[in-house]
Amino acid sequence: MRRQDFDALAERLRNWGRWGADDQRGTLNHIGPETLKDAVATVTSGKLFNLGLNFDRNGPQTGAGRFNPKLYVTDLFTPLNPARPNVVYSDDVIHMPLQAATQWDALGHVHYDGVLYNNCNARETLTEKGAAKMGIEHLASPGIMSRGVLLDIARLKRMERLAIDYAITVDDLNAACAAQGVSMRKGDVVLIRTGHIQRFTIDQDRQAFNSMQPGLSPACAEWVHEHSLAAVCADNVAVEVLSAEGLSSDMPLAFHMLCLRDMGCPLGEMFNLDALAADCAADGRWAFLLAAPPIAFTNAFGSPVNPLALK
Ligand code: UVW
Repeated sequence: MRRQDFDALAERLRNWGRWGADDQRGTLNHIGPETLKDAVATVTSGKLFNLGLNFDRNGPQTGAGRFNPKLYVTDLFTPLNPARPNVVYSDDVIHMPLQAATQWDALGHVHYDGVLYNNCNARETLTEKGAAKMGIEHLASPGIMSRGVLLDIARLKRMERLAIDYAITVDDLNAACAAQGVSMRKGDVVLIRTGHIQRFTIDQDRQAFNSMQPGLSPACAEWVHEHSLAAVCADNVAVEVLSAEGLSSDMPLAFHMLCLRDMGCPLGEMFNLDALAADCAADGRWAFLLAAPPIAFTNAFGSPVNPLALK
């Protein structure tokens, strides 16, 4: 994307000041009591779906930069009282990047031109101690719960997985809404299924999973803005399309920049949507209660999450 086109788009959807000069929750402010009551009203069958990957040494990371979680047991069969050696506990420690598997990006995760969401000066805010503002703890309290709507773009295109270079368009999003008979409401969290996660969950090809991949085109940020959505999640690594061309353009990761930095819209990555999508296709209901609270790691740029969808 050329810088002048990007700037014009960013200008149109920038939310700075919309929820106050000190706001650090961005579009999560769209979620109000009515949204939550609406979300609860989608629950009719009691079917529960886990959308998270496991956190372990066999995770999706290749080891280049980010690595897979390592679990160390620090107490094993430790007696609570030496006089009662048969009454014991076990404890553990985990060493992992917060971005290791299914995760939320905090608003401070990316920025450009030295400024974060809500006109926050990056040099004054980001240090080796983390994000003094726009850290994940602000998305964790209250946590992320809303009406979730799954848009199955792979199914729309009659594919199990989109091609690795496919950039999802606004027309695709509207076509998926029409095909699925669902419309977006203020405060919804949209979950985009590309099928890309199967390159990890089925093929076990971590290299392919972390390389070029299908996802949302930058123009989709405006669709998110127009529908007043609270957050965007997907079953790929970056939510957006990753192509060599995009990464070498004037604004690499343009969708990230527009969402996190200009709109204040959190991004959820590596959500496993396959089982939920199959159920939605079977019963024709694509909206559900989504509970996906980040962990309140103070000043952190992201958080693992174990998202749940209840239908
Ligand atoms: C980057 O790769 C910078 O971010 P993410 O993990 O959010 O895709």
